[in-house]
Amino acid sequence: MGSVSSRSHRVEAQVVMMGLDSAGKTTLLYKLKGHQLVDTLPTVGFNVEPLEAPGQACLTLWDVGGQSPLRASWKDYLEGTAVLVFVLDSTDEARLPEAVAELTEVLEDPHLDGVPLLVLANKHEAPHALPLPEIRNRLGLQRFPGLCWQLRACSALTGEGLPEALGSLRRLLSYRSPRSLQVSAGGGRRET
Ligand code: G3D
Repeated sequence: MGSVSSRSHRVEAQVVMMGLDSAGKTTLLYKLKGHQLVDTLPTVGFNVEPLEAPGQACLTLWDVGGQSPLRASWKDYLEGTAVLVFVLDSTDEARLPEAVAELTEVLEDPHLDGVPLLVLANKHEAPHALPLPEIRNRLGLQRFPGLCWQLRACSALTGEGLPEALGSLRRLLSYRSPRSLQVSAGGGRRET
């Protein structure tokens, strides 16, 4: 899997998008790529998609969670990750603890030292979506000192919040060096 490289003034960055199954990763990917929405099938293994919008990023999608039979192997692909995008289903309060536990485990992986994190609270257009401040509290990301992170509400269905999410991704891509992270983020940074 490619790491950050440059080619004729273009930067290719590996962005890994993770989340529990049904969080909306595939729908998000299609929406970001401007494709027609399709009936999605469960992600089997992983998808790798070039994505132009946030600045020449190569997006890899992974399902994480206890039911993922590929749980052991996705960690092998974290090396060279420029930004981690974690997708949450804002409507699924019951599985929020599981999502937070998985995110916590991923963040403890040494390959992600100094890698910025974008959390997308997806399905935010749904009337029963959890409010963003509550999701922020339940994420408890202040437990990770030095982690550069941002939280955005979005809807892969309506596209709401996606321009802002892409803006965040673009900014986080510029924080991908651990050294610049420490200097710029000063022990944690968040944006809503
Ligand atoms: P995954 O790739 O993370 O496993 P999918 O998730 O993209 O397959 O989406 C799982 C289900 O959530 C799909 O519904 C999809 O339409 C729905 N979904 C994705 N994003 C949104 C969103 O922003 N809002 C709402 N309301 N639903 C969304 P089905 O019914 O096909 O299982």
